[in-house]
Amino acid sequence: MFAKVLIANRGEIAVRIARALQELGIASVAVYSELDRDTPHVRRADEAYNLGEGPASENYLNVEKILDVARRSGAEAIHPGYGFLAENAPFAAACEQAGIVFIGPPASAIEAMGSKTEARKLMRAAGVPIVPGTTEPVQTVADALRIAKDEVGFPVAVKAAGGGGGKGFRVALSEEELQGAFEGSSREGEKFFSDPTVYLERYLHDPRHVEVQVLADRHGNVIHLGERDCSIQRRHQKVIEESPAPEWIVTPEIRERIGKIGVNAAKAVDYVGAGTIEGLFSAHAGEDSSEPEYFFLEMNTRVQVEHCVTEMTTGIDIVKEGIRAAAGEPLSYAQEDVQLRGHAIECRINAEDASKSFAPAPGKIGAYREPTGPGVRVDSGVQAHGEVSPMYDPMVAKLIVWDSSREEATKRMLRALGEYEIEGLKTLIPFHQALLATEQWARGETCRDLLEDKQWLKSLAFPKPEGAEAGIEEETAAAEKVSRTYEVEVSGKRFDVRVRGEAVGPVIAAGMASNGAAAGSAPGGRAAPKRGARKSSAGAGGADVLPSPLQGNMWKVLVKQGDTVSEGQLLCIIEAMKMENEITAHKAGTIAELPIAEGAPIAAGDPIAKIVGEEQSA
Ligand code: MV4
Repeated sequence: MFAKVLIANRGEIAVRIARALQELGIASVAVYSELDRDTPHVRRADEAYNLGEGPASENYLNVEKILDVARRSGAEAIHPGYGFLAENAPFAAACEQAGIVFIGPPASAIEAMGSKTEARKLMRAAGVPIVPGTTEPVQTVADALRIAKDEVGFPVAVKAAGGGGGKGFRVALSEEELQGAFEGSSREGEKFFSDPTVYLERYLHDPRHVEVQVLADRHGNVIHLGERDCSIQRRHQKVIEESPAPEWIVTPEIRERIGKIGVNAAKAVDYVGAGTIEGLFSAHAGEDSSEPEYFFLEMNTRVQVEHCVTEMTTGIDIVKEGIRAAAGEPLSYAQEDVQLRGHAIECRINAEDASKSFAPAPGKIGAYREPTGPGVRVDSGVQAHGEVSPMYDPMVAKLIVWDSSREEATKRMLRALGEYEIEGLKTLIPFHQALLATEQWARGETCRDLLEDKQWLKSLAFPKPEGAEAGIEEETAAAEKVSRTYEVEVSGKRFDVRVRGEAVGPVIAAGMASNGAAAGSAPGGRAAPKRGARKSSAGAGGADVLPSPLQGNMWKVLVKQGDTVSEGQLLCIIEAMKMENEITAHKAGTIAELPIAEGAPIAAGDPIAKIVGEEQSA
């Protein structure tokens, strides 16, 4: 198994991967952009490296910088998460070249699934059913017209060969609409994937999005973990996912059939790790058949956002299995070990305003409290007083619940959504609350009409902040005003009162908090270099050991073994990136150990001193 792994991502998935690594006993290395300096994923990892400012192309997508950090930190493998460098075949190849393990499938599998027409050809050869249509690019509108009329039939879907996830997806209901659809799809393919080629599929009426989670190791074992139903989408973005699909949609027989399809698809590309076969499920695909049909759509060669619902119903940690597989270990489970239990639902908590056609709504977070209690899981990458940047994905957290049935899970989700407190940020929480309360959801419909119903969406508008005239929000920001909720009691009755005003109270100036162990924990304080707040628990007896908040060189040691020190007393100075960092005692006591000599290098998390005795009884 690896000793150290670099996480080439941010936000909730970086936190998710760091957790898996910790449980596997693997040290984690985070990377971060300047904007993400104070975010949970940075603190959650054992070490963190700044990749600089600018757009993602200059940090999270910069292959050279990331490989360099991997070398400097001694990471043996890189986990790409989803987005950014996941599903990037040249990056996977570059890792291999650099002698670093890419946690994911071989570059060849990514490439094979990257071209949708190539993938369709491969899948057809492997006996995987594909949506009827072409497996070769369609060169001209005239060709498209002929093929649509003679072979596929209308309505027809025009899709970009380089696409996926709905980018470059157009529908032509009739001949007249084909030219527009063809040109639109081609333009979008060119814009997003630098590939204008398109292909045709028969357009299925109101299909469900049903996907299969697979796991594969380097020893030829491939298993599936059942399906996820992700039919609730807006503009091809999933917003709610569940596992399993409603039981009246996917029966055990159908599950077995589509599970085998998933396994065959993965085997056809020598897949390794966690992957997903996305497909369309149609209860009435043929003209007069009532036989349900399942067609391969595309394969996602990475861990997906919605993997969690499958973890809840199978009890299998998909991220850990992916890491084990990359390290060459066999899968921990055989197909017969996989048992589905109960029902899980995931709601994506996006910083978006559903009432304004899901417009991104980045901004500052005030108070923040996640729901908890039975069957509730939150995977998040934000914290109180954090900020959601317009630079990144608006998905800031995922709320996942499990319960014995779909109906019970729905009630539990509504309960948990009600508990979620995210002050100051517009999120999809009200949208989820409204949608999960509908009859359509209860009946397991795709809710497509609802998601396009402008009136319904408008009804989800956020209340205007009280007393806010136009422009006050900008003014507030300029004057560094903050909004805080206070709890007050009036004649014994409790009220929540929101107060807006200038920031008051303890604000720790940058650089003042010299002891990393204490920095960052002051509520509301803006401790600048918070990196030391990581590693707050250094294992059993960790209260005695003071871990280094940073990587650098031991510049000066100002105490010696046996000395008695008081809390906050200067112990040593660590030089890091040409800066002197004063390290102070995290508690009073006697210096029992002082393992780092002057001049020696020190890594983040290494013990600086062990201080024993004089336990505070308070
Ligand atoms: C389709 C389709 C109908 N027929 N392909 C592709 C990307 C995915 N995000 C939606 N895609 C669709 N592909 C054919 N041949 C309908 C959709 C579709 C959809 C599918 C399942 C659930 C929700 C959907 C919402 C819009 C479009």
